[in-house]
Amino acid sequence: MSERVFIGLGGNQGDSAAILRSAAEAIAELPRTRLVAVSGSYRTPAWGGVEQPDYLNAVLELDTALPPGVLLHELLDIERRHGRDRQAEARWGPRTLDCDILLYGQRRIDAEGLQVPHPRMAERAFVLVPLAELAPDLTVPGQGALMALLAALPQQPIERIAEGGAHVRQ
Ligand code: A4P
Ligand code: MG
Repeated sequence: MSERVFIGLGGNQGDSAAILRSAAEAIAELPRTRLVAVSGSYRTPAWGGVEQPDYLNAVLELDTALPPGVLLHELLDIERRHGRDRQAEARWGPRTLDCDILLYGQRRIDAEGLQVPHPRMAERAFVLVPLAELAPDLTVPGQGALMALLAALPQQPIERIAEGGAHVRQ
């Protein structure tokens, strides 16, 4: 059985637009997975108190039959292939590519190395805004309606700089 999954993409080192596009293509190629939609891309100031360049963020919608742990493993591999080096970076510091599992159907997962829904997503305009673009009617398990979370968010600067689109796999 496949599940409706949302992935958050972000990066602020290198050509982030090209890296996010390439990451979406790599995710579309994963086995037992269909890339359903890509949100617009958003320029967002860095969250987390580390002085660093603005990020480019986007959200992908997938249908996948990959179990959550396998999907995470594939995403970490895609990060590495896009120049991510965890040894050399600080928490919340600059990176070429971050791929987070935001939602996996309506499941709640609290395992070592994987928490879903992503624990900090409700505080982040750079997650909620592109997610609402793709799926305004979503409920975030344990946290409530996406639109209510968005309404409760303190104002954060976020600028939509490119279109997304429905994705049709060839
Ligand atoms: N992990 C646990 N749950 C998940 C999940 N749902 N999805 C584990 C993905 N990974 C998950 O990740 C560390 C470990 O988290 C992974 O190995 C996985 O086992 P990481 O990406 O190396 O950690 P991190 O990024 O240094 O810390 P953290 O807290 O995950 O960072 P975030 O939350 O991803 O934040 N500002 C803007 N504007 N835009 C951004 O995209 N991103 C970050 C990173 C900071 N500030 C930002 C942005
Ligand atoms: Mg991450």
